[in-house]
Amino acid sequence: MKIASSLLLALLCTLMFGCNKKAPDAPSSANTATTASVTASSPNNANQEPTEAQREMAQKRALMDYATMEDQFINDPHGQWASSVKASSTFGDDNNASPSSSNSADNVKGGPDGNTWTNNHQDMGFDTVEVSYAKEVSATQVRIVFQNGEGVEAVSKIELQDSAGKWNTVWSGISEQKRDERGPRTWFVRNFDKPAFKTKAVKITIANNVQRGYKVIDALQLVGE
Ligand SMILES: [Ca+2]
Repeated sequence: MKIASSLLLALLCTLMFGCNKKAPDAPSSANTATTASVTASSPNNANQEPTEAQREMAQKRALMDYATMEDQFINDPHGQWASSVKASSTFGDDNNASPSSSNSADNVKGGPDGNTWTNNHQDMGFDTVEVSYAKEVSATQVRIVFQNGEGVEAVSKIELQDSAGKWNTVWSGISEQKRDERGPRTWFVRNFDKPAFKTKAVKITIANNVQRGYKVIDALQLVGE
């Protein structure tokens, strides 16, 4: 009885296997065809890799984009540059001697010129830079020019002063900006909703530990009408 059942099972299996064996065959040949066509097309994909000349052109395009961006910022008719600057620390100001003028906050006045302010903390506490402008405006944007992006990731707050002298925060948080590899200056650009008051003074805060190393600012622009 047992033998008969086993034989029956074996027969059934053989029949089923025989049936099933045919089914996978058809798709298998289709798969082979697909594989063959992928293999045949792969040399074309390899040809699509950019050539040295194409890479060079892409790099030049990026440099041109940077030049255009910076030119628009510098010549923005609604942009103003700092007329007076006050910083919470200056590189070397704990040495019982006056800090070198090459690191002074006064270097933040005017448009970007390669003269910079450097703070005195690499990773400790916060530093602030307070900047005044000639004309009172309804501000919509602040642009901070960092030399080589040194500090661009550490900006943590932007405040505007109203006519009563009160500081109002228009943005605070973690900077999403990274060093701009296309040029020597990195522009920290922050838009915000136009406040109800007009302003001619901006205060920025830098969280020194968020991007370690000295923070180096060339210029600070206020945008508004
Ligand atoms: Ca400067």
